[in-house]
Amino acid sequence: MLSELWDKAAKVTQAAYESKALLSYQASVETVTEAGLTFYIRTLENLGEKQSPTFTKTDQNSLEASVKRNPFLEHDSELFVTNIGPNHKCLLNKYNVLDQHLLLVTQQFELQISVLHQQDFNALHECLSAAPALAFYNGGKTAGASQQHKHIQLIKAPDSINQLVGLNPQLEMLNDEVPRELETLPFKHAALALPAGLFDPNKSEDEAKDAAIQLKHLYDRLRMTLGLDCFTDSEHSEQLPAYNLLLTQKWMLVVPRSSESYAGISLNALAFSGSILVKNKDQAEEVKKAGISKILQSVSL
Ligand code: B4P
Repeated sequence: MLSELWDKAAKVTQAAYESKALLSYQASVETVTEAGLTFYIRTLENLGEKQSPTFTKTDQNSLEASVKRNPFLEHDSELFVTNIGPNHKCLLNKYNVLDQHLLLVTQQFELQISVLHQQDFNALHECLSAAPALAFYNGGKTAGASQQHKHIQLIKAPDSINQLVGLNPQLEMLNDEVPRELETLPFKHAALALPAGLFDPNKSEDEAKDAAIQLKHLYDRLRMTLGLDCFTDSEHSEQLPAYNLLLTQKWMLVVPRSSESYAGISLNALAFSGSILVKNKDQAEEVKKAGISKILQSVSL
């Protein structure tokens, strides 16, 4: 099953394109270099033609309303790729901008603002062992999440991962499992290198289980470094302050968030990989004028 994940995703994608269950957005890409850092600005081209709930965000604050219109609990069957372990399923991202973009969703409703549990890391480890990919998590509305049902996202890496993750060269400089703030990255974060071989697809079942435990342990270590502790409020039993998690087979990065957007431009986890999505050319110019480093810094403190 492991090796088949992305092949299966490609087949489901083809069928979903044909049936129009998948509504991809076209975006032009511009590469911007700032102080030796590579960023990609993606400008949407066909936004005017489509009316997706993704770009017409409504009030997400009501949990009851969110559960009612939850697109992941009773998912569109044409977007279903496969189940992952006993607790998760993989769906195509219905409104993808980048190719080969999957959502790893919990079978039962769980809040996106709750901490990631061991079973989430078991499923994530399985997916990341299938092929190199960028995995990311928008922990809460302030971190860019619009859906409240727990979902980790995965984008398959192209042959050169730097084409997807502009900041990969800086993150690949990490060389141990000690949480660090890299001087080269312009935003608040903690990051570490993942142990070599952690995602070896030839691991036995027990070895894979141990690797997933190690992965969660390293996530907890990064969280603790940044003081991202679980707390409870009157409505929910357990939640975390807003943060983004990003990881490849080589490194893991956690960014604490102070705000969701800069001048009306939403920034999710992908922004901290070096990719900024804007709705039109005016926004692209605004981003370049302000400076991407400054923008990322302003939403991460
Ligand atoms: P969330 O964690 O809730 O939020 P998000 O990724 O930031 O996407 P959001 O929905 O807020 O839209 P945004 O304008 O930021 O993820 C929810 C995911 O579920 C989204 O990927 C959404 O497309 C998907 N979804 C919604 N309804 C669905 C359904 N019925 N079935 C299956 N999937 C469903 O971003 C819009 C699009 O641009 C998203 O695809 C996002 O991944 C992509 N994007 C955002 N920033 C990007 C960047 N910097 N570079 C490239 N692509 C980017």
